[in-house]
Amino acid sequence: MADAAVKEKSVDANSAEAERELTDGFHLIIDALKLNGITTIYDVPGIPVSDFLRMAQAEGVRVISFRHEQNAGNAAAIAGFLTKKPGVCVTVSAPGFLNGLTALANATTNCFPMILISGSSEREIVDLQQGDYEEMDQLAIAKPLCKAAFRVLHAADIGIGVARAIRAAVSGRPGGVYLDLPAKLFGQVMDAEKGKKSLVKVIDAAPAQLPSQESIRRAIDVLKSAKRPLIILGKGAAYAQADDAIRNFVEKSGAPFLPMSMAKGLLPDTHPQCAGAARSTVLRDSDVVMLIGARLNWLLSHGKGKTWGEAPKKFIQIDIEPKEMDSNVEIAAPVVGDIGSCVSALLKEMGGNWPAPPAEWIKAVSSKREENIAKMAPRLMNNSVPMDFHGALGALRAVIKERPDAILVNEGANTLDLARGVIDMYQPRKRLDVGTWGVMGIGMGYAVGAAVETGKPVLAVEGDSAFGFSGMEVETICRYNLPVCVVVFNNNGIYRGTDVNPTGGSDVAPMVFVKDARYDKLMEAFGGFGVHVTTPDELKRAVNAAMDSGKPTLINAAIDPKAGSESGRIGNLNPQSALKKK
Ligand code: ADP
Ligand code: TPW
Ligand code: MG
Repeated sequence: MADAAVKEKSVDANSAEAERELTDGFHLIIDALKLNGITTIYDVPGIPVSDFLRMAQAEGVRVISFRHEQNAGNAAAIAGFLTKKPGVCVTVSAPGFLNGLTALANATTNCFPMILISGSSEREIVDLQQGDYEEMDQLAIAKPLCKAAFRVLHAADIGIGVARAIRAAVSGRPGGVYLDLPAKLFGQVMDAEKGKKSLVKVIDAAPAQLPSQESIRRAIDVLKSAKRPLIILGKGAAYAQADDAIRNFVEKSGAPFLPMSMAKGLLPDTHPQCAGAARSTVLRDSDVVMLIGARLNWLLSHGKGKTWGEAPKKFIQIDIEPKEMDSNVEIAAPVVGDIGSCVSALLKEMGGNWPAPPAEWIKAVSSKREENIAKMAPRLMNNSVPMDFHGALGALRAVIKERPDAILVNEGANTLDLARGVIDMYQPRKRLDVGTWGVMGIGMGYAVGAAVETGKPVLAVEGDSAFGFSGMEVETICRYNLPVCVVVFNNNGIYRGTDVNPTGGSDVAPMVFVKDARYDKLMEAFGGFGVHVTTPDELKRAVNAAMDSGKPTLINAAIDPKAGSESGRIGNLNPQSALKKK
């Protein structure tokens, strides 16, 4: 007996000894992420990633679990935009992967760096299509929808796989990367020392990309020739975190600037050169347009047509992606490089004294701006009940003015388009919205990601339809006790709440929701604060109280169901039937 006990004990000791010298896929993935400064994971757990997430938390990684992978993916994507490091989203196989894929594709479209890591089923079974648990050839499906896609089959390749994913996400034009990790990989064991050596710390993941001196001189020549210059700042400029250089450049140029939605606040919207309130005028009448991290896509009417007026225009474009040049119209002065390097080189080339643009142009722009601002002012101060969008937004505009470091998340149609115009931003990277696709559903994912990454208060201004796409994540907001205040602009439907079923049948019209729904109760269900408001004054008080408390809050703001217009400001994109009865 005694002999047997001794023997058993020594076997234990040996295996403990052996364990210390071994590592496995689980730990190698965690170590590879941590080695590269990735300390937060956004996820939905399940086979085969549950234990991975438990171990990651045990190893000090912040693990934020969501109710749906699309929202976890959106949180990772916005983390990438805010930090210039890839946000990481972890999902289960097939259905979880597909739910996360929408967010990965959206991140890629918006040029945000993120990595979607999905567990996958057994390769041998998937490839023979023998019907494994959640069987799907995920790598093949992800490939066309993201910037790069990789699969790791051996524990010894985890280090290099994670390194490739990180570099692919953040270098050049940032985007989404898919990393496929088959279930078997997690449990694969290898020698700990060898494992440690196999990890790769990515050096200079997004190297500076210097523009050629010739391109800088050409750009300066074109800018100097301008009689009516305009600078357009896009979300690439916000992403670049070259805030001082951009501000110095814009101010030195003296040109009016127009911020795209997520570039608002790079220079304050109240800056004397800001042409946000004279958008149509500057797009139509400018003669030289400099794009900094903005694409000439649908959001800028592709750089041509009525919006851009009759007079010939010359474009200067700064972008890290060479293929972006001439994508829609001829670019007279392409400047290829990272925005920080390009703008610094331009500043240098401008020299000591740069001629101010013709006074006539500056005056034309500023008088148009003042005129439009004056026209808008009384609408924003209206206290009518039921509230219209302008009255409600006037209240929120005042809140952000007093709290310029709060992050504003915004989606919807009227709720989006009107808020973008009305709510002035004062600091860079504080406005997060539907981006290049105009996608609904980013709201709660972006709100959680922004709160987790920055620790700043978040105000999410949501159409009632928009909110519904990610609304269940109010539980996530409560669970992690995040400083998020959600305001639902509740107009009983999509665009409006007044459509009727033309057949007189009992189904409501396709764009209409339950009348006078109480979204505030949803937040209360999970221990957060719910408030129902009907006037701009009540709304302002409720938002201020929520932001002072830092507690999860949802304010249901009753908006006149008649107030909105079809598709907000982009009704012109709606196809029309030639047969439509007037
Ligand atoms: P917006 O929607 O605000 O107009 P877009 O998403 O259309 O902006 O354009 C952003 C552009 O910025 C993309 O073409 C992208 O390649 C570019 N970009 C992103 N990061 C950088 C960077 N660091 N340096 C230069 N260009 C960048
Ligand atoms: C993933 C189409 C664009 S805007 C919108 C939808 C459904 C909702 C507008 O209603 P909301 O706003 O939010 O109540 P408001 O203030 O005008 O009443 N699916 C996806 N993305 C988009 N863009 C749509 C559908 C859409
Ligand atoms: Mg609505």
